[in-house]
Amino acid sequence: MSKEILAKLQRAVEEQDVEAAEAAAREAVAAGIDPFVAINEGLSPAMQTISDLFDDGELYVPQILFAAEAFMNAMAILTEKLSAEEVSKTKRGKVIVHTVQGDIHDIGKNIVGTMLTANGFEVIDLGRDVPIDVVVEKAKELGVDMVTGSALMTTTMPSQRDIVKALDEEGIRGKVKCMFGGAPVTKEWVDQIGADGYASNASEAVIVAKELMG
Ligand code: B12
Repeated sequence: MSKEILAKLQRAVEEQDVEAAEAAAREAVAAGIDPFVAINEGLSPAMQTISDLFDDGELYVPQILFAAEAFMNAMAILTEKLSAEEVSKTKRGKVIVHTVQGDIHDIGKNIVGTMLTANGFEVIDLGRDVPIDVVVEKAKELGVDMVTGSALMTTTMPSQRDIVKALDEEGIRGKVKCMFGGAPVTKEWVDQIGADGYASNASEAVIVAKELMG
């Protein structure tokens, strides 16, 4: 039964069918399926298929946008109840998530943010295409323990390096851990720019974040 619903979720996103994705998400909630199982085993594989088809030239931008909308709306329904439950949990640390300056790709960032929330982190989502000075200001103002940043383009990866530098210049780098990711980002890059953590997917991001928070 739950396998069937997960398959429906996956199919709806792959077929860029927003209404079907919302309906499948409601069905998953009603059936009591763990939202993270639904995200990891239903939604994420679908988005991978969409990415691959786009890379192969079989899908175009409008189709990608519908797939993204189906994904986001389904995720919002799946996690609606969860956020309320999570508020009362003891927090593991305060974390900024965002997509770096110049970059509007936010699907991966949203998954990472959701997974961190689910695992007891207090997540502050600054959105996408966020200027470096805003990230640093917010980190200071809110006294966060960690800044994370998603970059989906080789051209926007340098913002991750600039965030590390700017935190350093503000004198708060010692108090704020930096974890970065996104499809073109590698462990080597993250090491090279002097950040603390890298993960290639959202589940791994949770493990790394827990390690960094000690
Ligand atoms: C969907 C998509 C779009 C959508 C974005 C919708 C949205 N709301 O995000 C739209 C159509 C708007 C779009 C626009 C553009 N796109 Co686009 N897009 C994609 C596509 C097909 C999929 C990305 C995606 O969502 N993947 C699914 C998610 C789940 O995966 P993910 O983001 O990698 O996230 C996972 C991990 O990386 C990791 N992770 C992600 N973030 C973080 C953060 C941390 C801290 C950690 C630890 C881990 C982590 O965990 C996530 C979950 O497992 C990729 C192709 C690809 N192969 O990546 C191109 C791609 C990224 N786009 C590309 C381009 C060029 C563009 C445009 C410039 C196109 C244009 N000419 O207008 C614009 C960007 C404008 C801008 N300023 O940003 C290129 C980038 C090339 C490059 N320079 O490197 C790609 C690679 C396509 C290609 N092969 O050419 N795009």
